[in-house]
Amino acid sequence: MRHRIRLIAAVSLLACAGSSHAIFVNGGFEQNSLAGWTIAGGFNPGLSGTPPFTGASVQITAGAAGPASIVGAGTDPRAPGITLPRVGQYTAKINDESTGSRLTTLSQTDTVTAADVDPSDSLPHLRFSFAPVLDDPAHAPNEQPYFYVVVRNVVDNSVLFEQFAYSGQPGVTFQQGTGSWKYLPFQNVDAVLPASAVGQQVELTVIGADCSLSGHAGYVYVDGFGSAQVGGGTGGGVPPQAQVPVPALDRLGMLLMAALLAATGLLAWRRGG
Ligand SMILES: [Ca+2]
Repeated sequence: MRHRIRLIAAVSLLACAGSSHAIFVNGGFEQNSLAGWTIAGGFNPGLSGTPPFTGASVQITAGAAGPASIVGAGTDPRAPGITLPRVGQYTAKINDESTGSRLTTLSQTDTVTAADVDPSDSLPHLRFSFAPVLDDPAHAPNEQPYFYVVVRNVVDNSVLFEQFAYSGQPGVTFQQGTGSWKYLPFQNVDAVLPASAVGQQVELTVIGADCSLSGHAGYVYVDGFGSAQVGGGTGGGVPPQAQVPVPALDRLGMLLMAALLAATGLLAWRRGG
């Protein structure tokens, strides 16, 4: 009996380890605020270069921080397939449906700790869920509304994980919203970091951007930032996807790994360079 109690205690400790000191302050926005996060941005002058775009294509014209808010229960009139919140009671909305070439960034820097190591594979994980809602005016690709998510290692600025898509991007299975709006249902991300990431600082940044010509908007919902599995919610979230292991020979030590996507893996993931 005593042995059994001890075992239960050990299991409880493990469970706590995965969530009590997990990475990112207010990662689920359950403080009903953006506390712990930095909101910045400015204006979108258009992406540089030609597709495929990456973080290196992002340009930001200095200006006041773009809009960001916390949303509770409800539906999005432009994206009827998204039910909010994704998990818990609150979800963050980065940028909004107003136009004006606005661009919003959400960011937070934190240290990966042993509490972020998943017992299933003994590697640290970064997990979250996102759902972009972007108007599609069919401008040139570099002028379209877009979203971007990146996790960088602060020490050397290497990209551990990134994902980019502009509205209507070929190969991304956007769903049709109302009018010319397009969206993706919530996508769960599970980025597996190498064991060496423990003790290192990482910076996570999310961008939601209007079109660069000023007449069309775009935003992205995000929730569940942390190392624990993103829980089920009412927001049409998808089950956790399979994990992609870190390549043993990843030269730049690019911690990254990858991603998984919803049922059909809707997006093309890019390794940072
Ligand atoms: Ca939440």
